[in-house]
Amino acid sequence: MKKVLVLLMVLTMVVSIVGCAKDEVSTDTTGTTTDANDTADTTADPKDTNDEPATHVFMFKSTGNLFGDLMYQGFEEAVTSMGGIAEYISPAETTAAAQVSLVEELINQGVASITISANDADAFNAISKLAEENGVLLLSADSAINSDIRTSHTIPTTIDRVGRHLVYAAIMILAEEPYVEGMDMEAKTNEILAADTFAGDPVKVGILSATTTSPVQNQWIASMEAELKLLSEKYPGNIGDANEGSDDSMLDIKYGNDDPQDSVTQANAFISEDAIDVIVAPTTVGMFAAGQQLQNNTDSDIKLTGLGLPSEMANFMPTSSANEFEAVCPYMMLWNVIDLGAVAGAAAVSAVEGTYDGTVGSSFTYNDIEYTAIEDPDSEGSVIVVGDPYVFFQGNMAEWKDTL
Ligand code: RAM
Repeated sequence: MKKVLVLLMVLTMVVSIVGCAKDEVSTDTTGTTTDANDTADTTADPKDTNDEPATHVFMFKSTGNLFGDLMYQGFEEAVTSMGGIAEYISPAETTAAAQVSLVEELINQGVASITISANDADAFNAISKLAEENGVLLLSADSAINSDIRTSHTIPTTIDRVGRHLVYAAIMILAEEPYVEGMDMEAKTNEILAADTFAGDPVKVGILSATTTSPVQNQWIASMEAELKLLSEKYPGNIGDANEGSDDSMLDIKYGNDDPQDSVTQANAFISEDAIDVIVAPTTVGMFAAGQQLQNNTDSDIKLTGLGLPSEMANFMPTSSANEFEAVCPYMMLWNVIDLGAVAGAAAVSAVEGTYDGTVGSSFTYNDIEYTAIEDPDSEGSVIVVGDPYVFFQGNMAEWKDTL
């Protein structure tokens, strides 16, 4: 039923694709190609040889996550190029408690700054006093710590843009609408729904997330919930409620804890329940696990999109427009993770040097680009936004799968 309607939609859309406005999610990201496995560089050549070079730590949610490794690749490159020493220290398990105890150790060692991708925003509040007493700056990137205790927070792109575009990708994929570079996904989604494509078989969306407390995933999910609700009010009968137990959310959310095994278990639960049409995984760990499980369960019609790394997702994605919708994940989004880490590293060094203080309007320069802190729409604090999300699809995967 859905397939027939979809075919009709595709035919009626062909003309309009050509005229689509440039979409905000399609702008360029550029990759660097340094070694992701590099460990801390203690042989940095400080610009000012009179001073001891400062040590800047990057702490990801846990070890063993390629996303964190790629962020550190950029972080290290920025910090060392600015004369500092970079270190990569993360806990083995994805918990805030494990991060906090490492932060305490690092403060006692006297590092200059710690940039955290947090498992829980508020878990660091208590330790922030010790950091302040010892002159250690706490910053965050990717997944935020509380705005009251951070000097600066760096995100790849605004939360709302990511959340909304994940919803658009899910709906477009179920309508078998090909992704075309530069297209306006919001307009296309509205066209699909305005044509009542899913009347009689409304779209049900499942989320495979990280931990229940992960700040950034919870923000993206909140934005998806809001967009889905809006679309369901605008186009009655096209969006189904995958979570009848809640008035606020139409999403069926499962948590894989950014742990490969837990994520596989939750992906399999979606497959065996067979109650949703598409899994949206706003975590690279969840994406990879869902990709594997859907690939192994050829009987399942469930589709996949979300935030994935091209190198991890290449096997589950199409290689040409001819097989775009045969693949488990026709297209997905992310950003240049290496750049995200680099800008976060430059923020840390600039903050420690005193040339940037993280307040709204303060700025620093990295690689000839000036980054200015703006008001964070998602907290009381400020935020540095690196760029736009980027859609990975059959037309550009070959270019990216060896870099990110
Ligand atoms: C995982 C982590 C990270 C998130 C990406 C998209 O690697 O949860 O915090 O930003 O996915």
